[in-house]
This record gives sequence, structure tokens and C-alpha cells, in this order.
Amino acid sequence: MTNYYQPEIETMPREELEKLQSERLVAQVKHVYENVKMYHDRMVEAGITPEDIHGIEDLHKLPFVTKDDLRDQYPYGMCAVPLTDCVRIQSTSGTTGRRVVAFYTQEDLDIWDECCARAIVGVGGTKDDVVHVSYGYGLFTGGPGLNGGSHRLGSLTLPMSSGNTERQIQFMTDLGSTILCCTPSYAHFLGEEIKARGLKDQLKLKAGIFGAEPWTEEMRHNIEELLGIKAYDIYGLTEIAGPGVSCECQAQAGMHIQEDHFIPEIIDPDTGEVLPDGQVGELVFSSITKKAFPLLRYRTRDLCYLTHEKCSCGRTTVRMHKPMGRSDDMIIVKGVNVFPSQIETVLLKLGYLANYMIYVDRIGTKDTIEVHVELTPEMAQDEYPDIPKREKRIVSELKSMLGIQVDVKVVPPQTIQRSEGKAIRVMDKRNLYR
Ligand code: DLL
Repeated sequence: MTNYYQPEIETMPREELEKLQSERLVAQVKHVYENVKMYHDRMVEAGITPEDIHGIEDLHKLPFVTKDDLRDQYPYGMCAVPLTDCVRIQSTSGTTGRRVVAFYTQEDLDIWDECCARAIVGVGGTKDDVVHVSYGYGLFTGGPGLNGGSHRLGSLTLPMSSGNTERQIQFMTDLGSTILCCTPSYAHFLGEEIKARGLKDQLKLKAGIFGAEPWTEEMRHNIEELLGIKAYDIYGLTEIAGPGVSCECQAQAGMHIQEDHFIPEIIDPDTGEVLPDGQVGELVFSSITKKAFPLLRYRTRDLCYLTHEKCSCGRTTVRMHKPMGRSDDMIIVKGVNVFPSQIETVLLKLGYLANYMIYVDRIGTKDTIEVHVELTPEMAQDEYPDIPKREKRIVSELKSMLGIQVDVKVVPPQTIQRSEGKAIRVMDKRNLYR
């Protein structure tokens, strides 16, 4: 078996890293050309053969792959090895349309474990930690990914899966969990529950590895306060591997991409042009070591930017900034682009918790947008919570953030449904009329 346990790659001089990427890319292009009909046909259409790809400088010559392509190829069309060489299937969490299924050989799983192990090490984890995994297990990659990383590192792993908050808190306190892995919305919910029960002092938690959904700096601050930990962002997607494609280090200044396995690009979503560091665009990944489900130039629809500046932690790998949302998460209301994360930023700044729901509708030809936000338990205990004044203030702050009129309804604590996995923040009723 190839030894992919090479954490020293994270601090390799760039020249060496790019040489390694080039070698792996050349081999991967040959692999997909020979084994995936769709790639073969697309390359023929584009008038290129594997011989035209000499290294990463030729990456831009390859055609993009989209989620629709993967849906068209469902279930086995993109599998590049005999099925008998695959040992695992995982699937995206989409609720509409055909799900994407991804295949893994044992070697693919080893690489993924390694990436998640590096993520845990990056946040200060060691084999002496107790890693509490509250991401869902099953087809979703969250649980299996962090579980594999924790094993790889030799840490004590608690495969909690999501849900059953009572038991989560009991095990966390009784078994002394030190690193919590779950979605940021669930971490926030756990933090609220722990606070309500006065159990914060009994926790041994030091860090959290939170991802699978967009979350803001304000939300990070709230979770850190509620749980008394450092909260780190982790990113990934089923099509490319799962969690661990990138993760923050202790500098909390962007997520280091595991570039020896995944080459990132940022493109203009409309023209496909590759954009320079610092410019926001659509994130595109090429997986250069995966054998069963190797995607080249896969358009993630996530919007963010990259930086190659050296990080204070010493890693030389490129960092991606927190995705502000997916291009398809963005809602266009009254002609204006709105991301739920912008609304969250305003609410958290005003002292609310991240318990909110955005309702979008259309009356006649006019769009409407209403945000429901919960009072915190402290606000609700206030003798005069003065709801109309609060609503007016939020309306005014949202107006200056988004430039449009948003209706706001402040509701009592615990009236908005909590999520144990990825949070659902938007109900766009206009979709029902399509
Ligand atoms: O969400 C993998 C994952 C599990 C990542 C646990 C991190 C932790 P999917 O279900 O395929 O896989 O969803 C992938 O989720 O394209 C992004 O839109 C979003 N996403 C993932 N991580 C982040 C993050 C997993 N840190 C999709 N910030 C991606 C913002 C994220 N969005």
C-alpha cells in the first residue's frame, strides 16, 4: 500500500509540493481517460489527450465537471475501478433530485482518514485526546470521516452520531471528551443546553471541529463562550472525499487545503476564468490521488477565496477562506443577493443566538422576506423585553447590511426548531409556485 501518512507535506517548500501535484495530476488524468467514459468523451471533444497534460500548469485545459454530470452518471458511471475493488459508498445529503453516490477503495479511505487525522492534529489534537464525534454516521460523510481520522491518530473515539442530546451531554461529562466534532448549529445547541443545566464547569472540552454548513465569526465567538473551547472550521464534500479536504489550524485564519490530494482553483462562476488569490469566486477541486471516484475540476458551487500567504503555524499549504455559502444557497430577494450568513452576522452582533429562520414569499409580483428570531432566555426574563423596539432595531441593521427592507418577528425562546445535523435556515415558498 502507498504510504500516504505524510504530515510533513504540510510544511513542504511550495516548489516540491507543486512537483508532487504535477506528477499525481498527470497520472490521474491518464487514469480517468482510460477508465471513465464521460472523461474520455469530454477530452476527445475538447481535442486533448493525457499527453497534453504535463503538470499543474495545464490543469486549465481540462473540462469542468458539475453536479448535474454526476447525477447523469448515477449510479456507476463515474466509478473508475472495478466495483470489486471498492469497499465503501457514501452519499451527499441532498433532499431533492438524485443523490450523488461516491465510491472508495481501501486506499481512498486510508487517504481520507489521513486528511481527517491531519485536521485533528491541526487543532492541537493528539493520541491522548477523547474525540467525541456527533456528526451523523451512515451515508453522510461527517461521522465516518472524523471517526477514521481519530482512529488513525490513535485517539480514543466516541462514535456518538447525532441526536439524543441528553446522552451526548452525559457522555461528554462522564467520559471527559476533549474534542467535539459536529455541525456548528448543533454545537451551539449543545452549548445552550449545557449552559441551561449549569454544566460548563464539568466539561473537559478544549476544541471543536465544526463544519458541513456555513457559519459566521460571530457564531464562532458564541460557541467558544458557551462551551469554553476554541472552535475550528473544517470543510469538505462527499464528491471529493468528505470532511478533511481542508481544516483550520490553531491560527484560526482560513482552512489549510490538503494540497497533496486536492488541487483547488477559484473561478468566475459565469465565465469559468481562473481568479487570483483574494478574489471571491466558485471553488473548484481536482482530486489527484483518489482511485474509485476521481473528479477533476469539479465545480463545488461554494463561494470563497484562497490565499497562498504563509501561515503563522508554519504550514505552506494554501488556505481557503470560510465559504460564505453556496451559489445555490444564495437567495435573490427583490433583485438583491442575500446570504443567510449575512443575516446571521447581524443577529449575533445584536446579542441574539443563532436561532432564526428566513421566510421568503411572493405576493403578486413582489418578493417578501421575513426573519423570525428567538429572544435569548436572558432577554425573555427581562421585565420589559420591548419587542417592537427590538424588531425595529433589527430591521434597521438588516437594511444597512442588505440594502432592502426585511420584516422581522421576534419570537419566544425555544420556538424555532433545532437541527442535529445541517441547519435549515431558509424556507423559500416561491419555489412551491414554480
Ligand atoms: O458536509 C462533509 C463535511 C462533513 C464537511 C463534516 C465538514 C464536516 P456534503 O454533505 O457532501 O459533505 O456537503 C458538502 O457542505 O459543498 C458546502 O456547501 C458545505 N460545507 C461543508 N463544510 C463547510 C464549511 C459534507 N466548513 C457541502 N463551511 C459543501 C461552509 C460547508 N460550508
